[in-house]
Amino acid sequence: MKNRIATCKRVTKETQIELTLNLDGTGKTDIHTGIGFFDHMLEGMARHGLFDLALYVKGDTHVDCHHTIEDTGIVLGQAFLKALGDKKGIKRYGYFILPMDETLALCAVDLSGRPYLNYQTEFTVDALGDMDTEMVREFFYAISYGAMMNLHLKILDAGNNHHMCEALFKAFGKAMDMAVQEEPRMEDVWSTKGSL
Ligand SMILES: [Mn+2]
Repeated sequence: MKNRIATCKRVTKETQIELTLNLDGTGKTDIHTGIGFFDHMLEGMARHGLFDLALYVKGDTHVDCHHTIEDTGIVLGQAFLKALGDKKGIKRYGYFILPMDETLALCAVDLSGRPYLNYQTEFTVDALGDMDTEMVREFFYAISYGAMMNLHLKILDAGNNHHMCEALFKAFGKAMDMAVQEEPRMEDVWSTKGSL
């Protein structure tokens, strides 16, 4: 397959973001968002999706974590879309059910060109480290729109909130890894419409 690497840059008064994503990587990461827990989640996502991800964010974390996490989601989503190019010869759909100790997380994706998020998770704490748990939904919503993809995330078995959150990010990485893989029997875009 061709070189599937995207570099994206986004600068606003709230955040400055530089990101390079390689869909055909080995899970190498260099991630610095200024939010330690968020870095930990993104590292798990990239590591288990076998994506190489370099990410440098300077955000207004003196306000709170909102802009930094939301804008990173937008840019990461855009990077997935850009790296995929015309989406020819990819599997398109992906899914994973990921256990993390007592918790179980489901992720299903369709790189359909139509943004949609179905998110069913209820955290019982307000924050994990320096990351507000309500920002997990905002992050994945931003990804679904940035990548123009259908994204379903659901906690099947709840438990420790750190485990739940990490299971969602890793399940997303695994599902994306499946969806972006090459399908050698499919030379064209895998859609009866002829485009994704
Ligand atoms: Mn952890």
